Amino acid sequence: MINALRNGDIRALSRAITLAENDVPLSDQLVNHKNGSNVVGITGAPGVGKSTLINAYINQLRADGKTVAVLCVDPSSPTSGGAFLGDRLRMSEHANDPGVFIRSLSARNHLGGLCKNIENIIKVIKFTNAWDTIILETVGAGQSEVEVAKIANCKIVVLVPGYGDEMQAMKAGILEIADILIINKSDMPGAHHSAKELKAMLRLRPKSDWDVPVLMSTATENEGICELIETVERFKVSTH
Ligand SMILES: Nc1nc2c(ncn2[C@@H]2O[C@H](COP(=O)(O)OP(=O)(O)OP(=O)(O)O)[C@@H](O)[C@H]2O)c(=O)[nH]1
Ligand SMILES: [Mg+2]
Repeated sequence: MINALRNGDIRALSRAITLAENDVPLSDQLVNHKNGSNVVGITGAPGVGKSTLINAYINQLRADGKTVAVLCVDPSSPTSGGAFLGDRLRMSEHANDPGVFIRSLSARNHLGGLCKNIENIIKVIKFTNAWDTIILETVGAGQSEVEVAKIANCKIVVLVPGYGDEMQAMKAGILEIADILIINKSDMPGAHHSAKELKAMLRLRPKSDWDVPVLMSTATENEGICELIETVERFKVSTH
């Protein structure tokens, strides 16, 4: 399997991920492998447009000639079997692109061990050296996804105009982990107002080397995606 993974065998990758999911320990070669692929975490309340945004993100990365692996994680709701279907649907146009790998991970079979599993799964993906960017989609509704999101090098929190779900997100500490905030569905009323409010809130934070930017996007129209990718790159450079 190690050889197959090295050769970029997609079926081997799928199988190895399933093994990692099922708590099979990784071999030393996998554990010790160093690889620089950027792990980008995208989190936010249900329905804010994470999958649509990721779909647009994939489009742009592919246009730039970059490969991308996407993991869709739903740690909070063992009952929402439908969410994965939605994720798949939103990204289905990439199903036949060998430069895109999409995998849904269910929390149903994991009690508390999801983080460890995701870390191992990311190691497996990195070991192949085949994916420039790894995107991690998590539903931001509680503490466990905050933990999952910490695995990412760059954490993007997706919000929508107006304040409802956002407040929930803040309570859950989702905002605390954000490296980049993005207001999606900016075609809806109130986007600029929400951006202003968020920026005002961020100014209350202690100063740090990285000022968390507030971006805007309309994922359904591919708007704001280039700026998002540029900002992720800028963040990567600034934290190196
Ligand atoms: N108006 C508008 N609708 C959007 C935009 N982005 C996504 N949507 C719609 O919002 C709905 C939810 O989008 P998803 O991408 O599935 O959202 P999600 O955050 O991945 O949802 P879960 O995975 O279920 O948490 C879909 O009907 C999208 O078409 C946008 O920029 N503007
Ligand atoms: Mg989704």
